[in-house]
Amino acid sequence: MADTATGGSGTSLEQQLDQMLEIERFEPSPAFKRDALLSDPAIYEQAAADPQAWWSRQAESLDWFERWETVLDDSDPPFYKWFTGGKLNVSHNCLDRHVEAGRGDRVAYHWHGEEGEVRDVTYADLLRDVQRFANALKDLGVRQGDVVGIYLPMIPEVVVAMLACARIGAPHNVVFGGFSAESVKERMEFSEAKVLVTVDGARRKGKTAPIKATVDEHMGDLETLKTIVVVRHAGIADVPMADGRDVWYDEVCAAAAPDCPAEPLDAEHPLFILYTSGSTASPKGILHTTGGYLTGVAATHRYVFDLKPESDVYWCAADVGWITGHSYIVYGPLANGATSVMWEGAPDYPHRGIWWEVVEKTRATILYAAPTAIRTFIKWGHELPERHDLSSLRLLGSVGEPINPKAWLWYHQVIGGGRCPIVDTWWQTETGAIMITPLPGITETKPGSATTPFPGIRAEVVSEADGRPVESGQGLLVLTQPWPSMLRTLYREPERFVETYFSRLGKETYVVGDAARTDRDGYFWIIGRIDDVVNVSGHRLSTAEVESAIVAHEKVAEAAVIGQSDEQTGQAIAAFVTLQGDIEGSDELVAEIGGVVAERIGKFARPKRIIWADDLPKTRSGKIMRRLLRDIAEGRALGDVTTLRDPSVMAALESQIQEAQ
Ligand code: 6R9
Repeated sequence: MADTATGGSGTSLEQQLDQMLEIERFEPSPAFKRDALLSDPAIYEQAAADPQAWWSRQAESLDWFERWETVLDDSDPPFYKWFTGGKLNVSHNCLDRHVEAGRGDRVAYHWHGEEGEVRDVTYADLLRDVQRFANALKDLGVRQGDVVGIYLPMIPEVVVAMLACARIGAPHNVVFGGFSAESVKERMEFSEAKVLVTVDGARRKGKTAPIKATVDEHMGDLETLKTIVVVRHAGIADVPMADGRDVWYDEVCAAAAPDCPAEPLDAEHPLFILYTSGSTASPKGILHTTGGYLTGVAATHRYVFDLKPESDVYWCAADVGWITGHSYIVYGPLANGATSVMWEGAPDYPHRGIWWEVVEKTRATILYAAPTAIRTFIKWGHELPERHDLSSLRLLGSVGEPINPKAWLWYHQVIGGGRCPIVDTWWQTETGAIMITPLPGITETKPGSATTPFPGIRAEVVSEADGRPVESGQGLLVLTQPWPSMLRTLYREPERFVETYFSRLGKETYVVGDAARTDRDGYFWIIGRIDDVVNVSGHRLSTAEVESAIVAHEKVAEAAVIGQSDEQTGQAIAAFVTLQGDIEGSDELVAEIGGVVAERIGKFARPKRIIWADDLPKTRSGKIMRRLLRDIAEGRALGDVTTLRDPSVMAALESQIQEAQ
């Protein structure tokens, strides 16, 4: 979608959007409204009138060892600070205070394993395990400020590891389990992680991947990494353990002292780094801190999901390795004392109805999922969910990419039985918490729109040319006032932080990187990325990152990667590849290139389509025109080709595409 904000092939999209703006609206039912935590629209004006007072009220729902002196320090934009002078601890807020209030027996996670195992982990269990592991980390030499890498599948230990880090003030750097070991190494290197917590093996659809052995192949020469802690999970027999470097999780925990008081940390103490794709090949280390982040995720989790911690069973079906997992599987739900479902596996193992079986078994009341999953379920047919009792559900959420109205309506009808409000939540790794979203007891929803900014958030759609608000039509989505859970910087790259987000329209306007439009009711309609970020099944990838993996293949001369519209995954990776000399494209080469990408980034980044190209369309200054490549890949009439250095390249490409079909 990268060029849509600047013109490109806009007309059909415009028409489509206009139609969408006219269709159905859904009001919260009177029953939902009656019981909702928030049902008075005046909350929006109140928060807008004094955002700092609103956010302080949210921060007050946390436990602070010392209250803050200043709500917002905006003396050096865009380096904002929140709740300065305040001291707190995230793990204390997520665990101790619930246990101290007599809620230790409450289940924090109903964990469901791939092979049908069920493990209930209470708040008291978590507190016990977190203290032991926090002490174990200290015994391993981890000090406040040291980075700890985490590369774990969806098992309760991932939560324990994150909270143990938070307890002692060691920022964690979680890497999604779908990333390759090489990506893990890169992220450990960039962040100079001292310890990496990983697993013997990960289970996926009945198979077991030897994670520790694979990690070893890549991690050897990292001097900064002193220790690898290995969680036993998949029962792998011959796990290689290096003397003096590798230790077993259960053994270090058993040897550690049981009590580890939560460290009082500054509100601005770094909580975690999470690498995410940007416009260039090197991922950005998004840095989040303690007080503001927890305030943002706790407030949004409570109000967006209308959470009643005593009775709700909440299921966020993301992976902990993405920001959605950090904020809405771990920190938001635990801060609010929620009971969550944690699902280890894939949506189609052991069978395609497993999600609905889990909803039925756990009596889940809230489900938060990605549109790509919903579209997959649509393809598998409504009969599967209909075989299960989904009557416990009362609220549905969507995140990660725009949800098309058809999928929205299916989700509403088939999964929600027509009675559950849907919250389509727009936000990013950078924003830390949900930014644009309905409030389910207040907002009238329109399928396909994330509706309006959360109270205390100010968003606008502005023109790229002069930064003025766009009355009709699309423009750049921007956030025009700081918020507590915003990223503080890019780890060790403050200039890149300013350049990426705050250079286009000044230091007080956060440029999101998405195009959007607003309708006459002031509702936001997110269109998609305007940079070179591709969103495959809600996973962010940079075209440059995939290109640099492809050109690592010795037979490849050049590659250009685009995101091509895809019914299932939203966007899919298509790669135009120019080979060295007179090497001919072949099926083997397709497989080899896919293999290199899987090895360097992860399987989910593998191109869905490779198109052999003798040459790539470039401007006179040598820039690849991806807009034209998208046109050609999606079979559209070509846009303006006059700026091309050699317009004949396009004709050649068109004929190459036809041959291939
Ligand atoms: C939370 C998350 C962020 C990008 C974002 C946008 C897209 C996320 C969306 C959505 C339309 C929604 N996005 N939620 N687009 N409607 N409800 O996904 O973070 O991985 O950093 O991706 O995802 O393009 O800019 P992240």
